[in-house]
Amino acid sequence: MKMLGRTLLTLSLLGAMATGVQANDKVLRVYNWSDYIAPDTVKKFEDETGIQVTYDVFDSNETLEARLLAGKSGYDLVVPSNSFLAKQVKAGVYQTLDKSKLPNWKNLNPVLLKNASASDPDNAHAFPYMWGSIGIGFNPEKVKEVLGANAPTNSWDLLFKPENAEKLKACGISFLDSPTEMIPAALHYLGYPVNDQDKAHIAEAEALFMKIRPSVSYFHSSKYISDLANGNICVAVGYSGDVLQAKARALEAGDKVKIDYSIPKEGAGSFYDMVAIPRDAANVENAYLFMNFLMRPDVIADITNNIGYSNANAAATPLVDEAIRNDPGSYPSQEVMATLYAIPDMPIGVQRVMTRGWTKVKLGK
Ligand code: SPD
Repeated sequence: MKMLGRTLLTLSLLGAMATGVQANDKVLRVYNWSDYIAPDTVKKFEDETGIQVTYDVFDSNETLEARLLAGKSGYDLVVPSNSFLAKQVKAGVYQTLDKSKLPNWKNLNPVLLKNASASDPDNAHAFPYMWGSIGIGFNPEKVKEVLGANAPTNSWDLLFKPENAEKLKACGISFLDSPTEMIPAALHYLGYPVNDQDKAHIAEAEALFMKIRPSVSYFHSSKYISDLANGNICVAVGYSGDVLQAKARALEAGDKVKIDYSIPKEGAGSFYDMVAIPRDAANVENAYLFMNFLMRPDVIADITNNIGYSNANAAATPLVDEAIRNDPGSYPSQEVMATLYAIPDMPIGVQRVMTRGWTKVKLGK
């Protein structure tokens, strides 16, 4: 029995090598950001294709990168941001895309493809899924109670001025737990380039956080959605669409919590999240099928309508709810767009310096 099992295994391995089949035909493992897909997207794909999807989530590029660089992540499709993509492409983490397997590529917005190609020439390894900004989510009533009617909710002063943060502590403040996004925000506020690699300037940015650290409730990159919605905190530095989700949840709950999103007038970080296939993916053909599915206008418009982020699919725009298309948080005006900066792609050594400093900020010492 054992011998027969081993023979069959050997034969099937030889067969797989001969035909180039890489793994089980009917499975796919996807690793995406949390709160970043419609509730029925995966089920629709499974029903249409018969492929079983294992869908896991992360909430920071740092987490995804650690999995990818360790190798053998086990995933067939992942969603890094453009600021991390360039380095990862150079490190050989991703497969070069065979675009003949992606007939829906034609639906993608050529302007956004061009922007994203700054991190991946010719969009050779990834396509843009959603994009957004990193701004301030806030509860206008609570902020007004604490800081008065002239609270600077349209400025980073709201949080970076210690006298404001000290007062807002009473209703709760959170920041993203991401040194590569939060330190550039502080550098920008201090008047330095967002991609400044000068260690003294990075230390100044950390010192700015240290000053307000006693007023910060927590650093986390996804918990603020529910906390804003249920009134546990009143200000969160967060991702545009996530704040819009908090706003929608608060509305749905029908309670009195109202949430707004502001892109501070000094400017804010912007990002593209990109879909890519890791070099060692086991189910490559299924990854292509899922990519092509995500490029379908009906599928991606439905995702945007559920998560509030703008997608990168031009053909999907007419299918996006008008309320989202007209929301300046999701689709900022040209004037506001001009104030956004791209989250910088930092060399690994600088990233390490930032991560060490950030650990101190979080510990408050
Ligand atoms: N909940 C989904 C959040 C997606 C945010 N991606 C942002 C990356 C910024 N560099």
